Order: sequence, then structure tokens, then C-alpha cells
Amino acid sequence: LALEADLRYAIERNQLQLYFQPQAHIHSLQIIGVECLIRWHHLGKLVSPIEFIPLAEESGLIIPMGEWILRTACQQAKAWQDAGTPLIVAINISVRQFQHPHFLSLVRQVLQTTAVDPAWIELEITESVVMQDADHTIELLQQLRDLGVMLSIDDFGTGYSSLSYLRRFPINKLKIDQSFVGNLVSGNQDAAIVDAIVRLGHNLGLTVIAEGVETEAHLAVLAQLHCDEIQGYYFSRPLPLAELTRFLSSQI
Ligand code: G
Ligand code: G
Ligand code: MN
Ligand code: NA
Repeated sequence: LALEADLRYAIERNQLQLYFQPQAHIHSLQIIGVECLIRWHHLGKLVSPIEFIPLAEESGLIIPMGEWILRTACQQAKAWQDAGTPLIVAINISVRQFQHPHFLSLVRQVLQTTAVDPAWIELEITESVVMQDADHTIELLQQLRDLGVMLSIDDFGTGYSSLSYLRRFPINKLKIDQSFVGNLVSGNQDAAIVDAIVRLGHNLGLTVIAEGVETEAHLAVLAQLHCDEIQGYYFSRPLPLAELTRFLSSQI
């Protein structure tokens, strides 16, 4: 496959780039963190991860790519810490990466070599990943927590979460999937779902963040439903580092 060969080359030649989407407190709108989102500059175009993450998963390239993402994200988190402006740095972990036998030791090694304070690192795991082989998953999640990192469940509400398992997962945050946010109107069915997720999260002692927040109206409904944090185009698109730096300084 031509694209696969190109992708392999892109990893070796550092043609991948991390973008960062700010996350903010729902009331103060203060930036609390960023989600790292991978971009690939390929033949003069920006290829979406929707196109190449599945390919990377199938081919196994997600392992070196995921390692590059983890290391680059931790280096950036460390730079913000050293500058006295620490931010939560949230990193997407793919299924195959999470299930790789050396994932735990990779995370440990990257934390050590980058000397980052792991309290500011958040690993985003999707709901479907954590539901496979739950006993093993709980053990691995606990081992990751023991390294000092935070854990969130991404795309929450789209998979088939067993609520009893959720109670046993040593996680910190639920990320409400953007499919529940796009048509959010006070009193509608999506609002009922968001309300239930926020209550569930809070009753389990978790922080709840909504993704895909695009409008002032979304923000108002989410605030009314006591959601803690927001992420989405309303606040900012994913930005390359230089633009994020400008955005951060404009917020102070
Ligand atoms: O940023 P964007 O909306 O284009 O991302 C599309 C999809 O690709 C999302 O599902 C997102 O979670 C995934 N994605 C983006 N960056 C990464 C990454 O660094 N690692 C993994 N595993 N998935 C990513
Ligand atoms: O699967 P995950 O939640 O990691 O994917 C996040 C994806 O959502 C990224 O591709 C990102 O670019 C996209 N995204 C971020 N904010 C918004 C938004 O406000 N609206 C829409 N439609 N997509 C968004
Ligand atoms: Mn995510
Ligand atoms: Na999501």
C-alpha cells in the first residue's frame, strides 16, 4: 500500500505534527489543559487522522507512531512545566497501543526520560477499549495510575459501558462524546443524556468534560447541567504550537 509506505516514512522523517486543542473550565473559561491531536503533512495536504489512524492500527505502525506521540506530548508538557505554566496534556491512546504488551513499560520509560511531572499527563482511552477483558484492563489502568498519570474515558456514551465496571475503573474523567453536544438544547433528549452522564460522573467522583462545544448556547446548557469543563470550536480549534502559544498569551 502506497499510503502505508508513506506513513512509515512520515514517522521516520518527523512529518507528523501535534496540534493542541485547549480545554477550559466551564465558568471561568480559564484554560486547564490541551488535547493532543495528530496531523500528517502529506504531499502538500493535511491528512486527517480519521484516514490514517485506522491504517496505522491495521499495519501496526500505530506502535512507533503512538510512541512518538507520547514522547512528543510529554516533552511539551515538561516544557510548559519548566516555564511555570503547567497544563494538563491529554493524549489519545489507540486500542492496539493500549493492548500492546509493552505499553505500561513504554509509558514508564517516557515519563522517566522526559522528566515530566506525570500529574499533568492524561491518557484518553476509549470506552470500547476498556470494556474488553475488563479484569485485565482494570489492573493495567491501576498500574498506569500508579505511575502518577490521569486517565479519562474518551467518546463516553457511544460504546456499551457496563456501569458496574465503570465503578471499578480507576479513572479521573469522563469525556462526553460530541455527538451528544452538537444538537444540545435545554430539555431535549441530548440534554437528558448529558444530564445523566454528568450526574453519573459526579456521583463516581469524576470530572466531566464535554467535547464538540461549538456555540454559546451549548455552553449555557452544559453549565446549567453542571458539566465541569469544555472543549470545542466555541473556545478554540486544535492549534499548532505557535498558534496555541499566541492563544495562551492572549488569554492572560
Ligand atoms: O483531530 P481530529 O478530529 O481530526 O481527530 C480525528 C480522530 O482521530 C479522533 O477520533 C481522534 O481521537 C483521533 N486522533 C487524533 N489524534 C490522535 C492521536 O494522537 N492518537 C490516536 N490514537 N488517535 C488520534
Ligand atoms: O475522538 P476524539 O474525541 O479524540 O476526537 C476529537 C475530534 O473532534 C478531533 O478530530 C477534533 O478536531 C474534533 N473536534 C474538536 N472540537 C470540535 C468541535 O467543536 N466540533 C466538531 N465537529 N469537532 C470537533
Ligand atoms: Mn480524544
Ligand atoms: Na471524543
